[in-house]
Amino acid sequence: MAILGAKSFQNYIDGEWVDAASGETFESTSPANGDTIGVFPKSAAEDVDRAVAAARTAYESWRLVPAPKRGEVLFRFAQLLAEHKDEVTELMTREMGKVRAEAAGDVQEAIDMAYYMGGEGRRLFGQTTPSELRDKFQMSVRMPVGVVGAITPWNFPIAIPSWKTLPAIVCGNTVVFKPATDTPALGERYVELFAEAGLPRGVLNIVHGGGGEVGQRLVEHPDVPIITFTGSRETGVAVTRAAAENLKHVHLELGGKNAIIVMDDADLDLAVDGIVWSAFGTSGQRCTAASRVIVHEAVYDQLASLLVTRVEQMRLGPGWEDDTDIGPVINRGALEKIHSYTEIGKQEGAKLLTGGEVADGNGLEKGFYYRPTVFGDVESGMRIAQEEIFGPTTALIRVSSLGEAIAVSNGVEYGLSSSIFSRDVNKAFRAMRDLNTGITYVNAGTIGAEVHLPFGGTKDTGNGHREAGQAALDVFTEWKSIYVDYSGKLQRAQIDTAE
Ligand code: UN1
Repeated sequence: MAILGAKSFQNYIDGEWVDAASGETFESTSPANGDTIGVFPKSAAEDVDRAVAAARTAYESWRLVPAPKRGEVLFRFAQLLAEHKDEVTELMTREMGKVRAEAAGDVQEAIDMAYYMGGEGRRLFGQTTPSELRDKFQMSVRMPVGVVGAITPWNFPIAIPSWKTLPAIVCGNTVVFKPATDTPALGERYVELFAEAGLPRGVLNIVHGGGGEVGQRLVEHPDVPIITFTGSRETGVAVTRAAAENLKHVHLELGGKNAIIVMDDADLDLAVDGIVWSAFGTSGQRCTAASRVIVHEAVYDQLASLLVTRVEQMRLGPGWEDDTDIGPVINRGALEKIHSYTEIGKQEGAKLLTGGEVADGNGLEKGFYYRPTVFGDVESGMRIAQEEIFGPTTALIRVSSLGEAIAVSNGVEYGLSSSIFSRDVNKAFRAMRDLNTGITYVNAGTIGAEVHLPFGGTKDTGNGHREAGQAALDVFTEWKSIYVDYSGKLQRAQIDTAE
């Protein structure tokens, strides 16, 4: 059913904009005020199958396009995205809700990734190495894997699609992309601009719709040898199970329960800056958000009071308003989940220092706004200190030594990001060695990853892969080792000896 006045969008399959075969649609609305952003095809298995078939056909020619030429399309895309940065930023403040500076940062991350991965077109380095035999040459080269199924979340609606599609495409793969149903307009705009940059038909396809239909079919489709997914731990496990049937490659980026350690010798004002940015940036809806702050007892009271004062000055509102510090959370379900953790924290005996309620007044009731929330006196075993809340809530935990701080930081099922504020280089190096996470920051919060370093985590944050940086190439390629014997005779490795 079309919504009167709302713009209708389509899937992009084989270079054509098309409706879902069923003709069904769903609506995307703004978490900031409920406005309709657009109407999108509610696709199903049939639509995925068409997109996979198109990507499969395109793969046979795209893999043969010289990688530097593939990279040039990424450079043009980077330029186009930069030209359209303001427009995409504004759309993000409306559809996803993050504040303007952060939305611009999200788009910039994709621009950076496009330049970085475009450059990979002229590298994609393999190795050459001497043979143990005479007159024999050997090398390793990267091969594309095939059709990539990319399933992305709403919290970085431009950056995360870029982390997946750009390395995939420069390596010679083709892609079927399913954006989150909360941010389809941004997914659509991403594909539109990438197509405009000169991608041949079928190389990048977008299929809108739910995880249960579109995602599930992608994961099960026999012609999709690799799935890259960012989202919850629970869905990550389901993706892995479904993909196991066909022994697919699975790249997962899942949750976090990241902690900032504040030692007794830290610059406390700097630490508070880092905590506010990491715990409440993107309304806490980052995998890398600091949802725990582990504080040395000697500075605990002072830090708690500085933090609460700062948090109480934060202004909630729509992301497009210049004086907004915190935008809405993504939807009603998220708002309810976040609030349920406030209740859990209180029941567990943690002390609510500030926030802890849904915000209203001044039109905020039209959207999904939650007051930035700080719990004090949190024990590391409490659920609010163990489970990912994905909202503007952080938990202060008191410790008496660096060793205890590190043990508490490590004492969760996830291992994405960690941080330590200390002026003591010895403590910083111990933390760098002993914090069991994929990312560690010293004298900075838990967020702020740059595109040319590996991004990902240990333990239940993923399954051993990394995106971004050189590491992303390992996800989207297969290694091939090639041996060329030019001796003119049979030489058996490990048996014949070359003198
Ligand atoms: C995420 O939350 O999944 O370091 C990605 C950061 C951002 C990316 C976060 N550059 O917080």
